[in-house]
Amino acid sequence: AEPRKRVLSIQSHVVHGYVGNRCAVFPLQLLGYEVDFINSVQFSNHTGYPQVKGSVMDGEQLWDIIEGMKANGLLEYSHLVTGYIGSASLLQTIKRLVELLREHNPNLMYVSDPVMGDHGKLYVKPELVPCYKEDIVRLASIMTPNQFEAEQLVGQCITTEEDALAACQTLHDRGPSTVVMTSFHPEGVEDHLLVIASTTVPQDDGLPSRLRLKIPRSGAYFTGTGDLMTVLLLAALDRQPRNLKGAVEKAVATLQAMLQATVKAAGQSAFAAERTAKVARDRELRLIENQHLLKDAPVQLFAEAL
Ligand code: ATP
Ligand code: PLP
Ligand code: PXL
Repeated sequence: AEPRKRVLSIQSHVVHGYVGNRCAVFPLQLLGYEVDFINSVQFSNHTGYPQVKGSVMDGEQLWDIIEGMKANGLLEYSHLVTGYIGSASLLQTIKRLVELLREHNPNLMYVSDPVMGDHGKLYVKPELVPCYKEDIVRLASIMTPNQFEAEQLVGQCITTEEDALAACQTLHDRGPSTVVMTSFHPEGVEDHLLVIASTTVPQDDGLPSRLRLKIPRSGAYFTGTGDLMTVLLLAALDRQPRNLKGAVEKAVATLQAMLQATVKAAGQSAFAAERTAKVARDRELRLIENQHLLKDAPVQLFAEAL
């Protein structure tokens, strides 16, 4: 039988705080998914703190685990999700893993957040870029790049909405049928950010295949929001595969509600410019105490067709 709602998540683990698997596993479990997870790094905390300690998984270590699972017939998944990957060998091995998982389930949805950088800066090793661009793009079903990551994937600058849609189309032609650009900052615009989404999957009657959703920019800073957004989209699209508009609206509603609750709890630190451990800690997403929001946040921001 086809495995329904069984997700393999390969992302960062931090002992304290919420990025990577720490903001993917619990929300997905709460939404009824069986979640198996592999930690691509195990760090004390995220990299926005003054100090970080821990270790990075390489490709051989991943493959060793996969061989154990394979020997026991444990490779049946409905979804694979990947986020921050710290080494080129690990990313190459994920490529082999997707191929192997598709032998077990040809309908496997691979949701790839191609975490490379933001605001013009790369924060992974440059050798990961060609691997995302040449290999991962071909295998992904759904991709959730930010503006900078989309530029890296298509090799072109994205400054206008038209550029963003053209980039989505370039990606569709190479692989992913659904692309959600999770944060797009139009030039000269300070007060909001955009989510741009595009799909080649047929939509329910009258629903758009390409859309924009405008989000008022909070002056607060957060970490892990991109990671949470990717799994919220996975779940929302799984529930309504022919309604990209509704899925994006739902994911954004949940994330925005969580951010508002986090700002409230963080107090002054939410807006602080200094990067002390206290500030970083105060700003961690408050997933546990606000778990009700993960299940049911009211949609307040609506997308427009493009
Ligand atoms: P990734 O790097 O994982 O691909 P990303 O860079 O797009 O993702 P973020 O910039 O954190 O990740 O944005 C993801 C989502 O988080 C946005 O779509 C938005 O809903 C929310 N978000 C993040 N920061 C803010 C902010 N300052 N104000 C309002 N919403 C925000
Ligand atoms: N900053 C650094 C230094 C990172 O390593 C990462 C992700 O790996 C991020 C920011 C991304 O955070 P987000 O997913 O919230 O955009
Ligand atoms: O949210 C992305 C992320 C993932 N993994 C690690 C990080 C961050 C952001 O800071 O430090 C280890």
